[in-house]
Amino acid sequence: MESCCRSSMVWVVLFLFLGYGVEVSFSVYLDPQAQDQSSSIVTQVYRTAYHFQPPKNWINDPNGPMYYNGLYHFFYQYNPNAAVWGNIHWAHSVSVDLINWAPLDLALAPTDPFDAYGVWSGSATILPGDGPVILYTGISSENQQVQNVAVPTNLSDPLLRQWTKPDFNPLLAPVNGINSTLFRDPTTAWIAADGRWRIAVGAQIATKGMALLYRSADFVHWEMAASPLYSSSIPSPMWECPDFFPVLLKGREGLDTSANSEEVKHVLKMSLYLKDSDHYILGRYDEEKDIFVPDNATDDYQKWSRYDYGKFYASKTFFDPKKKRRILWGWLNESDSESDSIAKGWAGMQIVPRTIWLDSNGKQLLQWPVEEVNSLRRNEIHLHDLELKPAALYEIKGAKASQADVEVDFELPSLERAQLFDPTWEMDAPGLCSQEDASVQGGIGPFGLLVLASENLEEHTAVFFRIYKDQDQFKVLMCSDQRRSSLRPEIDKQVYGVFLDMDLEKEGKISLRTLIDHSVIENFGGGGRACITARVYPAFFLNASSTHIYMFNNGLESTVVRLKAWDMANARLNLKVEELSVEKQDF
Ligand code: DQQ
Repeated sequence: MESCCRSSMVWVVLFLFLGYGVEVSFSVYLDPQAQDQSSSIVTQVYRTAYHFQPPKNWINDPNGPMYYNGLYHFFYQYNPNAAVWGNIHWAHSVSVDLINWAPLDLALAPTDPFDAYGVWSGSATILPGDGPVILYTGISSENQQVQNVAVPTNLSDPLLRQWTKPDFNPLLAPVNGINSTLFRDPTTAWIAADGRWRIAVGAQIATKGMALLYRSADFVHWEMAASPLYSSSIPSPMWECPDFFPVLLKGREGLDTSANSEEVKHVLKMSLYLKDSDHYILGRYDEEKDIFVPDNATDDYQKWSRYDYGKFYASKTFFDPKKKRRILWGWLNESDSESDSIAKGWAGMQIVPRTIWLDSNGKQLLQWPVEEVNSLRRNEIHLHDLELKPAALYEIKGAKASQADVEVDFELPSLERAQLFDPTWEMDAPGLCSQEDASVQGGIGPFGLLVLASENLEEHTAVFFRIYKDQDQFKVLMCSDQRRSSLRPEIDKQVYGVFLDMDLEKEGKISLRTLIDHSVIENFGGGGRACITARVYPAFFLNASSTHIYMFNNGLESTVVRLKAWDMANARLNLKVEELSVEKQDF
């Protein structure tokens, strides 16, 4: 294969200089079978520049995000001693814009009998008149998962630096047949019309994952409801980190977690233990019965929608009253090895926070990076109405390709030559992305981007779309293929894929936004209908600095492209608190 393709490189001759770009014919390097190249070297080249990361050590789940008194607070699971999971604390940072952060002292440490072996995930709730409260899972000295509360030690400290764990902890112990190792991650609380607070806690009972429901009149004494908020009726992995919140039927505005009316739907999200994927179901919250009623009662978790079809887990949202929006955080784990993490001295990071709202069709959530990230954009590049012909490979020149934001619209003048869809593909978009990868010529598509690409394209990540005709509608496949992302063999290079739920005939185009940040590629397809995030570790980063971004089209029809791209400046993640310019400046 390799030799046949190398010979065909001879016809790679067409050089068209257009604006910022260079168009050449289609490259053989789209073949995903990379020649592995061993490398045990890890360096800091994979560290990100504008994703949330502490300077060193392990991080995982986002915890207790909130906006309070002019500041965004962000807590996260953190091991202060090593770049591997263990000895879990809550670390704490504050920000005025969700992009630049000031780290504070650790907020919660495993110091008490009710959390001696770990301060695990949880959420923050702002109690009207009483300020913020944290609910979290502690691993007790008896090795049981229990739910605890912590409150600010000094509410008049605008940074909320210290947190007190009252002696009456734990609030909830694993009783009534609950497995003490499968009971964790309390949600933000919401208050219903009867004036009582509710929380959901993730659990698995017998073989079923579920969100257990608890009620309290005073936030201290909690009672388990007879029925869970929602439970899978068929076997499913444990539901970690549940999240439950309302979204408006119309519009992008976010809602306080307690809002409920005819104008809203509710979202129930669960993180599937050992599957490393976050799934959500849309439905209604029936306050009288105190249960979640899904719109479509499918308990097959493989059919539930996902926030992100790539590397993404343990997400959590919060309501931002300042900008009236709901914001999503999610953990990005590494795809290299534990020994690489130890050598790097760090592991894990967070997505660029996303605004999340309900699509006007009421069937799916939409996500978009918070607008504040645009403040990092520099050196805008435009391409207008560029025809990307069949077999085109076009280099986007002028952007800092390892640290960029790219927005591109692929217009599709004709859909006539779309390939026929085989219904057996429906449940396996990633499999289809592997089989019909960027190197396989199609009718309409594949077209898309090759990012974090080396000089000769030997390494690259292909993010692309392919259109199929399925009876009287079109199916849009979105893929992120990591198989050529690195010549290093030890990296997890699985292929990600999803079908976009969109009316292509009506819209006539597909948009892609790609945030590139050294070892992270966050993709937003179809205006945020589907997201795919990948972690990649190109070997060429280790010895050469030159990174490229290309557009390509390997279909039989042209696509007309409009593109904007920017270099991204570094976010400041190590601000001193004096450098935060808080609107409500009182410290
Ligand atoms: N991570 C936490 C748990 C949670 C898991 C422990 C999800 O509370 O269930 O670090 O990644």
